[in-house]
Amino acid sequence: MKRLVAAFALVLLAAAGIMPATWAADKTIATQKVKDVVITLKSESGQWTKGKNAFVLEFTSAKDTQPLDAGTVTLNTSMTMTGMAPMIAGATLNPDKAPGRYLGTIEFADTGTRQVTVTWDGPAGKGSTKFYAPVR
Ligand SMILES: [Cu+2]
Repeated sequence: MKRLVAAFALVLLAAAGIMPATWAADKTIATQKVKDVVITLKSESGQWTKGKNAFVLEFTSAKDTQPLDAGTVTLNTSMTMTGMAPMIAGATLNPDKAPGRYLGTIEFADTGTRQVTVTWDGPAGKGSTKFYAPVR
């Protein structure tokens, strides 16, 4: 019973906005530094898997580790496979309440290493970068 009450209290706190709904700690999938901008790709499990994935993309300053408002952000992935056209998958991204934090969803048809392209355009300037992330 105590456990039930505790679980219910957590749900109430989340609903009241005192705790973020995603209160589980996010684990880093990949991180990339471009000049003064550090981009961190995270998810609850710390990895992308075949199928639908929810993830977080965070922009922080390399100088003081403070969040950076990156404005409009896109994330696209591609995988080259022998004898096939590259497999392309793009994410839907929305700004979270916290600055510099974006919530995304993406769907992968299979496993394998993706080349990830992130672009941004806003108060933190305009830029783009490429890195690799596995889909397991
Ligand atoms: Cu593929």
